[in-house]
Amino acid sequence: MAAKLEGARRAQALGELKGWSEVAGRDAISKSFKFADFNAAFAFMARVALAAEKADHHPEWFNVYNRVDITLSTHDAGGLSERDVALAKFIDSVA
Ligand code: H2B
Repeated sequence: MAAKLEGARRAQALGELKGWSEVAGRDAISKSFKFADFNAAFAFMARVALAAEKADHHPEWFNVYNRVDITLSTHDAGGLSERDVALAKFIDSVA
């Protein structure tokens, strides 16, 4: 099981991410993405979904038209882990 990110390693990992914010009231990060239209947003979601399933690590997300709001947290660890940081980096690379 992935360990919760804490201390200096956590600060360093979060510092490597651009545009992701810590969620108030829970140990998670979130970011909102905007695309040209629903088609582009859903193509992005499909790419993320395939990678998430392959890694067995899944986003929490909300979509309306061209907007996709994503929250990442490791449920098994009860908070943020390296797996969320890796998924955030992948998401940014395909956004
Ligand atoms: N996704 C996320 N974000 N956190 C988890 O702890 C998690 C997951 N656990 N996807 C996986 C699935 C687990 O429930 C299965 C049984 O491997």
